[in-house]
Amino acid sequence: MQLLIVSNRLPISVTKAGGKLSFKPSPGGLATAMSSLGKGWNYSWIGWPGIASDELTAQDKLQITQELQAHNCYPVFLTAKQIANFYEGYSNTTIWPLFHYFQSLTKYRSGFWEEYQKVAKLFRKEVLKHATEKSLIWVHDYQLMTLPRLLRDALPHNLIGFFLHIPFPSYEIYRLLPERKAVLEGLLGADLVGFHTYDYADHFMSSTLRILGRDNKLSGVILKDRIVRADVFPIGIDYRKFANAHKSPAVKKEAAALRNHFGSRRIILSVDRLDYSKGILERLEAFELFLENNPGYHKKIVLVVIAVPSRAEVDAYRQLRENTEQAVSRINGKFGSVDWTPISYQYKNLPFEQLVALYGEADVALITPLRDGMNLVAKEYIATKGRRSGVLIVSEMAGVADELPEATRVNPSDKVGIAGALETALQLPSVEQKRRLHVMQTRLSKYNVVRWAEDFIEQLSDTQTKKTARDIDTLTPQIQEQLIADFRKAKRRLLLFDYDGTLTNFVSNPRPASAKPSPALLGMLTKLSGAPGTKLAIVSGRPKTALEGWFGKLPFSLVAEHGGWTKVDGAWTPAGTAAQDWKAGLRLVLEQATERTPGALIEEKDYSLVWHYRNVTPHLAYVRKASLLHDTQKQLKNSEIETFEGSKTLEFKPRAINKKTAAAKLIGKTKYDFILSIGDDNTDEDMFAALPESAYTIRVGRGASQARYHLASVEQVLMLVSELSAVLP
Ligand code: GDG
Repeated sequence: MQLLIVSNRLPISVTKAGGKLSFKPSPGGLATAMSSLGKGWNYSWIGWPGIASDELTAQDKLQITQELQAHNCYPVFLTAKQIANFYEGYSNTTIWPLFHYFQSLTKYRSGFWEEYQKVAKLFRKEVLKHATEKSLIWVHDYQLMTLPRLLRDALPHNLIGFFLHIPFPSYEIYRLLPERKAVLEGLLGADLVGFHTYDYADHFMSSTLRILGRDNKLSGVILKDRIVRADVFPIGIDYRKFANAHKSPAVKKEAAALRNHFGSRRIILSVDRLDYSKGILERLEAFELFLENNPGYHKKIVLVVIAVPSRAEVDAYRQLRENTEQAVSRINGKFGSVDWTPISYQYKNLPFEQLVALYGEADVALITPLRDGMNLVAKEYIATKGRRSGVLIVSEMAGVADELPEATRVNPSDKVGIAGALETALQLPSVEQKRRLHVMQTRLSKYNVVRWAEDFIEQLSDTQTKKTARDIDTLTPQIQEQLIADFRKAKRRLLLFDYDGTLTNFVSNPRPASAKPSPALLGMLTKLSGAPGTKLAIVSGRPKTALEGWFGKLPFSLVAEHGGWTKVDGAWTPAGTAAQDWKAGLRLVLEQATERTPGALIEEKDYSLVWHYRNVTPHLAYVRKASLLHDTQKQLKNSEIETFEGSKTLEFKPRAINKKTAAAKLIGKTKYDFILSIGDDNTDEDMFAALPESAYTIRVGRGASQARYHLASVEQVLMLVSELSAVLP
């Protein structure tokens, strides 16, 4: 299977100096992870090569394209302006700080957002050049959150996955984003959205519910025509690469050099991109506190800080570098002596051999981000340790903490706690250190980066099976053609249409005036019902006054209140004289709920009571509905009254009154050779159940159904109705 990986950066970066191009592996978690996937994968990678196109001649671009192609990489060229607004702007000055809970550093500029959308279109263009019908597309990270939707529109049948490498924040933070709707809609273009932890997946689902009003169940967000799965895939590392590193002569040489340099001093290691989310300043202050509290450790330890240059063009990062270097100088000045520098600080990207030599030699890894999607450094440290001892102190706010309960977990803002954890770590017996490491190593060696990628791809492919089933259910153009042909040649036709959600879209106000049928619809229905041998009925849950007002003068049948009233040949007849005594008690419960629920309203019909919550904030509606169901079920136990969940409604009505009985009555003894029935909610399932197997039954939208086919929207139903009426003379 062809896999198209799409990420902001390609795994290879291009630089230009003295007119000459050079190519080298890109830094960063994602590139490190994906580059370990192995040669067995038939994948192509689409992304930005890391250099502004303004610096490139046409010849340069050609050379870049050719060189990258040899590695299955395809560049999306971006101008300096696009990089400033899309990458440094929206991605790194709006999304990154906000999603890491740094509200005060978050900047909102409409220019950033505009460029973010434009760049997504450039990515789409490149993806479309490479995608075949069978391509599986895997989009990565926060720079490309609107891309899945753009791709979905262009490639409705491809499998599209999205993985977010950073935290998805809680609703209270996410709701601050001005473009919160468009970003969620963008992500929902995917079939599968992956996160590092359950919390992030949960936050995403809670935001889709509260902001878009999209229900979710069993780790899936329910859309009209499909379900988007949200699931958890904690990214792993290339375990063997780190576990075997100590065998390499180059690493041995680096390790010896380190030992030589630091002598018997115990090494505490801190490695991160220089990013405010990593908590470097707070860590330095905690170390300062440790030195203050523990003079006995002076000259016996050293904190090695590797700060990898990152996003140096963004103001907040420039400022952070200054502050970090000041803090390092201050602490070294305060505690250092001629023969001891407490903090060894390097602002650089180390070669791999030096990095793993440090992992191997460090007695303690102090990794305390204020927020971190996962944090691979923590995993790499564990893997590199092999049989040697070492203690990992890790922040509770990093995704990795969920997977490593054996590590010492700290609150990254709690300097006293971190200083205390350091003290304990330095005294922890070596046997205990090794025991803990071993448990963590076993876990990490299994769910490594290849398993992670395979797992994601497997889960994504799994949606293929469900999709195929969905395609069979869809009323395809071919089946529609057959349906029309059958309709045309039939002698006795029965057409049963639900109204709201089927022939017309839901409106926010359920009162009749706002859901009025259009003249075009009335025209089509009249024409259809006038055809010889044709019986047409609107089978609705609406009260008879509403149906009479809209359709009263037209020559077809009407069913109101799900079968409570039926109008055939111009006269309304009730289903029976149903008892009304159940209403009073229930009305009271509904009234109490409505008073506490802004936007909710009660509708009373002859046979039923309906609680409408379409205009209620989705989360509140969710909570209230659950408690109403609980309260009313107690009251209605052993009664003849049943509860129906409609579209944003809870309806209470006598069990005996339903669309099944109504449909059966309409069919009567007549033998129809063509039956078409269309509906969109659970009450229509009763209608489908009353019909013979040969009937064309269609459910609008997704969801389990007895119908034979699905149509995605009211618009598609109207098109079908219009085509049917067009074949009549
Ligand atoms: C994002 C999320 C998530 C670091 N210094 C050097 C160096 N590195 C390598 C490490 C590691 C990678 O860079 C850093 O990965 P992290 O996971 O720690 O952090 P981010 O870059 O912020 O990554 C993060 C990740 O995506 C994956 O989903 O875990 O939460 O923020 O692999 O080894 N490599 C070399 N020299 C260095 O000095 N060679």
